[in-house]
Amino acid sequence: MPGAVRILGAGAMGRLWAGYLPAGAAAFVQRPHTVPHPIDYQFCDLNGHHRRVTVADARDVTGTPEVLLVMTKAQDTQAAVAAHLPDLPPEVPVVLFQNGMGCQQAIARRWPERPVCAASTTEGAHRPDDQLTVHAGAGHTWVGAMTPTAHQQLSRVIRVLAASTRPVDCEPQILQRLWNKLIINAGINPFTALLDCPNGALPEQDYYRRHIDPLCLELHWLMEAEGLASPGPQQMRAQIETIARATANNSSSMRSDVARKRPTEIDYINGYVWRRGEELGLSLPVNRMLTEQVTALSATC
Ligand code: KPL
Repeated sequence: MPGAVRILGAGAMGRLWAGYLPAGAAAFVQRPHTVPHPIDYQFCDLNGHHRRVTVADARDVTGTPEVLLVMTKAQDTQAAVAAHLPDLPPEVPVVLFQNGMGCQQAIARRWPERPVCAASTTEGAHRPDDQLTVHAGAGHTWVGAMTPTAHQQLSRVIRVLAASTRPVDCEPQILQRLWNKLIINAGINPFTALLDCPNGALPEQDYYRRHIDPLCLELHWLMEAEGLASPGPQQMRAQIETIARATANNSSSMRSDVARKRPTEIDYINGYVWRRGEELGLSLPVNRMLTEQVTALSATC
């Protein structure tokens, strides 16, 4: 059905999935009170081939969607979902693709009857300009249930996403999977934003070297308090540095947000760790310090 995959958020990730789904399958959910219009862009795939993609406005398509993919920034997600859910039949699964942690749980708590899933992806995409979306790194996507009714809808979600030909799997331990990504983002993103350096420069920076071991220890304590399997602080640091080197020329999403004077996702990365620690009676001062410093940095730019 045309427009069966509704996508909330027409940033790099939304455009990446719309670019790979079969022609006409995706439709972008746009802001209310705007004139409905299709979104048109150049898409550059992993082989460097360019093609033009045109994605309909969801208001211009009829029929019940199969799934809603939510690809907004973490801090915009609750409001965006709340605005769109009244238009979405209750059985349609909602798949959350946000970085970090906290908004997935908040949405599952707020709409416990809805089929809410969380996705963790290692696909890399960026938009060098408004007209161009580049698939910069081949990755994999895992999807898991966040609410009881989501379990019955998982195979449908996987089938819809797999039509993109990108690798997608069902993940019974989605929280563990989200945590594995949170460790990487908590160890790379705030430091690259504060030090204004690309990912690959991080392991040699004094400030990073001073704080990374205590940071990993705090992440380890919180994972244990949550009853999750921690890889241990040393292994966390090794994973962070492996990814920093593998993405050496990347500007992390947080560094880019600061450079473009946009709000960062710090509250859903180190801020989530610090505040969740407080709820569980743990003091996690390095996560708190990084949260406060990145918040101050984005307030001044
Ligand atoms: O996910 C990322 C981000 O920038 O948000 C990493 C893995 C750090 C790559 O840049």
